[in-house]
Amino acid sequence: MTTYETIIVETEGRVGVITLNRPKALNALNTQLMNEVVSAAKAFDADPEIGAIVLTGSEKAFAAGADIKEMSSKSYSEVVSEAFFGAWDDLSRVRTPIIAAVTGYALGGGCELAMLADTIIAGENARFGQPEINLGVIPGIGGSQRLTRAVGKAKAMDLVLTGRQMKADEAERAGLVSRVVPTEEALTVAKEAATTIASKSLISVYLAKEAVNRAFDTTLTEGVRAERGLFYSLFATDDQTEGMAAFIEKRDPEFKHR
Ligand code: CO8
Repeated sequence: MTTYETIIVETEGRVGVITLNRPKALNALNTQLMNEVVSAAKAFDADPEIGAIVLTGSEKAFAAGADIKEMSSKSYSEVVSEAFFGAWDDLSRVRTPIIAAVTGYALGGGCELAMLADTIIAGENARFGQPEINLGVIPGIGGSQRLTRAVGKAKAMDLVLTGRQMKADEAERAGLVSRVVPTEEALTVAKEAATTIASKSLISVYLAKEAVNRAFDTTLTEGVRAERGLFYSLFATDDQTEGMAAFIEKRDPEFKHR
């Protein structure tokens, strides 16, 4: 059993839960926390008993950004030679859906980490922003790209250039988050959504995630072609046979994830 110092890792049924746990630093993302989150997410991804992952922080802060104290003294040659923070990219290769339950601050790298998840459920007290410009830098974990794809150029430019914070209701209107719920319910709602996802056929969940993600990587024609190929491939699975038979027989499906 791997032991972690900056995160708490639990399972609830077929749902894996990763809680960022550096409360004194408002869950600022340092290298250790990055390595632990990525390691825990990969372990859940490799576990066929896990069908969805919830990533969360505390009520005050999902994460207040990359750890400025760790980062401040780094030189150009250090960040390049270390490929500083490059391991976060591994999260985008996790096939199991990741739901971010965001309450409190999700700033800088914290906002970028939430956007590395597949969908965001926000508490009413959530605050999103890319304040790197105030520190003389810019987003570095994909924020300039994922935020722009999520909310469009006008709002992304506004947030990235001014460094202002966006409240949960604005984030929902802009399409950054899928739902806003009372702050104290955000984690529960995220776990319920994860439990629902984890009750489906894991293979169709993997391919559904892959298909939606293609929309960000390719043209409409190529994306639709890719979707069609994935759709056809599901007719080779036992779960397609079972899912459709269960509908016709008016019973719940028993997916075997194969
Ligand atoms: N890094 C390190 N420590 C932090 C951070 C952070 N990002 N945020 C908060 N803390 C620490 C504070 O220093 C403080 O510690 P201490 O008690 O030892 O002084 C503790 O957390 C509590 O913070 P505050 O007292 O400031 O709490 P407040 O409630 O007054 O304010 C805020 C909360 C508004 C969230 C405030 O803490 C803040 O503005 N934090 C910084 C937000 C920020 O600028 N984030 C962006 C960081 S840069 C970034 O994320 C770049 C990512 C790209 C890197 C890519 C590399 C490839």
